[in-house]
Amino acid sequence: MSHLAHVDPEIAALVVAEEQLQADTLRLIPSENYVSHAVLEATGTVLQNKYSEGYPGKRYYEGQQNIDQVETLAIERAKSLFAMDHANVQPYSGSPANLAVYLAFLQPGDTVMGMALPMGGHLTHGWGVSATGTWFRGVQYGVEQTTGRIDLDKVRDLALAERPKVIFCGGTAVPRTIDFPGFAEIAREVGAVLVADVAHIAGLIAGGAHPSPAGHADVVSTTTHKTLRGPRGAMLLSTAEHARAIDRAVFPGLQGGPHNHTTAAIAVALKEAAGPEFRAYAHQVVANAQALGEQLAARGFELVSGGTDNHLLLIDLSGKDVPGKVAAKALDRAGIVVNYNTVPYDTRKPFDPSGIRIGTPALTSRGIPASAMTSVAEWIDLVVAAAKAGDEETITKVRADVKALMDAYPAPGLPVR
Ligand code: DSN
Repeated sequence: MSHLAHVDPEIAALVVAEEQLQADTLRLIPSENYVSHAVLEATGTVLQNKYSEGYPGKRYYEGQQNIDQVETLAIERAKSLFAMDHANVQPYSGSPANLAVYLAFLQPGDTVMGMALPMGGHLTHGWGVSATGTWFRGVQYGVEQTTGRIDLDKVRDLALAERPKVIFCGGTAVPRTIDFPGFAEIAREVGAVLVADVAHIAGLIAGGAHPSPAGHADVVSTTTHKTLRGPRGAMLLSTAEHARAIDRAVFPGLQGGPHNHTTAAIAVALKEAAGPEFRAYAHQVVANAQALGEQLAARGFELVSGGTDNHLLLIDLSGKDVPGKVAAKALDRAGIVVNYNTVPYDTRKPFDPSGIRIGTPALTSRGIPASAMTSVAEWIDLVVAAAKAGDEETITKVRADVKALMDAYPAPGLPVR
């Protein structure tokens, strides 16, 4: 980064500080990860200098000799990895990808069905404060209060009553396996397009650690930077039947020029995700989350749905008498980075909710094994108790222990200092 340091030392110093922060902290936000050096290198290339509105072979700008090949590689790798007929690798991120789905299949005012945000769904699945819930008519399903799980019979009843044109399954705080065949049956019955938003679990699907939506969903929407370990970006995959509608919605419907440096990095990440090491990684992410869940439950933490099938744990801290935000901020001071989160049927507000959401993708990328989850759970327990007691000394001690574990398992993609 010698050029950056010379031209803009303030930004260069902040980048170095962020590298250090990512090296020293236990990053448990389930939607975050560490990318490889190769992915990082691809994002910082001259591909970003090029405009290429259109698709390979059908562009509105000349000079696409290399860009067409980059995008074609990304498309072919995406199709192969996720076993779908068609892939569009241009969406800038998850929300624009989902918005393209609306443009492809709905008219303003049409009905869309998705999981409610406080139940674990995403803003773009028709939730009220999002454009998707104001320009379209969002109807929402949730999870059962007693089990923390979706009751598909209730989803079916809602779909039959509301007749949505599009049904989203998947979300941002869903610790359990998504029943793609079950959702597909409901979508077929009401004539809806089924969209599987697999942003959180794309890497698990690629690595065989979660069932695939292929053969069930009409459209698969995913970001590329979560469990998939790619750059910040997104993809829409679909059956052949919907390929044209998806492509037209992304460009020219919603976006301009694709971010070619991101497309290249997506291609690299997809190549990495097709390898045997990634398969082991995906399974280890789940093993680590389950081990962490068991250790936390043993310490009296209430896990929504009782545990996890994937990379994510949603913890209701009501029983510990510590608000999620207070816990999250204390954990941050201890070098454990999480996000505060609503839990289903939360009585508190989203900006000051009852829970925290944690996950194991990033720590697993560092090679941290399941045996270390005992310490991780112990630290979380100590810090949550310390947050309640105002015990900063314990928080400082935990921070030192966290740093020692991080030093023992260096993160991929970061400079070695
Ligand atoms: N913000 C992402 C997450 O953290 O899950 C979803 O959009």
